[in-house]
Amino acid sequence: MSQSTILYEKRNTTAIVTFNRPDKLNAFNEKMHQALALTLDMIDADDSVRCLLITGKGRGFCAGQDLGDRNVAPGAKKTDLGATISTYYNPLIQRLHASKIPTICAVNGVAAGAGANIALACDIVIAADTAKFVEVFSNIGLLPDSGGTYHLPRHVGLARALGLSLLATPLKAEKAKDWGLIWDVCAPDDLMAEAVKVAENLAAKPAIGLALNRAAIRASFNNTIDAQLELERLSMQKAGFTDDYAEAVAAFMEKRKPRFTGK
Ligand code: T3D
Repeated sequence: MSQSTILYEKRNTTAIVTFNRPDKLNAFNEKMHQALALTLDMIDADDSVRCLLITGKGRGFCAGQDLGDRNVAPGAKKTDLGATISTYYNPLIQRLHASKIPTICAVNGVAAGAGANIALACDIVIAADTAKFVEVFSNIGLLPDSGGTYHLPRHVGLARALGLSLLATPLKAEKAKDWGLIWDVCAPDDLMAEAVKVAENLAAKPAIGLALNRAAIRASFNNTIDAQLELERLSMQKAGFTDDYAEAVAAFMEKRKPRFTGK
């Protein structure tokens, strides 16, 4: 797949997906959406993959929709953006949320439009200190999609979410971290090593426990305290029945390293 708009590499148990249209700052066209969906299907089907890591090739992470694909010539038939959203962007965000394995985004450069919001849909976002997040939508008469209106207020609060989305002001990586939008920032040359280290750390942990953990944290935004306590009870019950829990406790008591099986 080396000439593809999406590059795929499996490094140990980590699946590394790289957006690969660097001359367009990895903006999405239809071909790239389709290649990404196929790659994610392949990853889903591979039970040995324990973590998904997404990044971009070149100086940008992703500039959202390729605007060159939109025919806006006078008199041209208007594009139904709702259709691309339902065909491509929404299913992508939904599958990132529903992923069985943890998702990491290594933001190597500018993340704009849907590109920013795809990053924010991942569990752990690490950015190069040269990267920036731009909710560019208001500049072209649109509004944040790909979960932007969902994640922004939850991550940074209403005032900052409205500022970012209405003003489209670029937010530098360091400030994004200070605001709680992302997990961490590092030097560009260290980005992939840092992201892979986090991925390998996650990949080595009990897989079912991690899946229950991320699902419960994500569900909390829509739950009452009572519903969330019940979800915690049910999830703890499931986690407590796993072999990995028994192994972890045994290893702790025997002062040895655990040998997890993902069961
Ligand atoms: O349409 C639907 O299906 C609905 C879904 C929409 C989802 C969306 O994402 S809507 C938002 C679309 N994205 C944008 O509006 C971003 C447009 N780009 C920018 O605002 C800026 O390029 C950036 C802030 C991202 C980066 O600025 P800068 O100064 O670092 O780079 P640049 O010089 O503007 O861009 C470099 C090249 O990438 C340039 O090409 P060139 O001149 O070197 O040949 C530029 O045209 C190209 N590029 C950047 N973004 C896009 C793009 N080409 C096509 N589509 C883009 N989105």
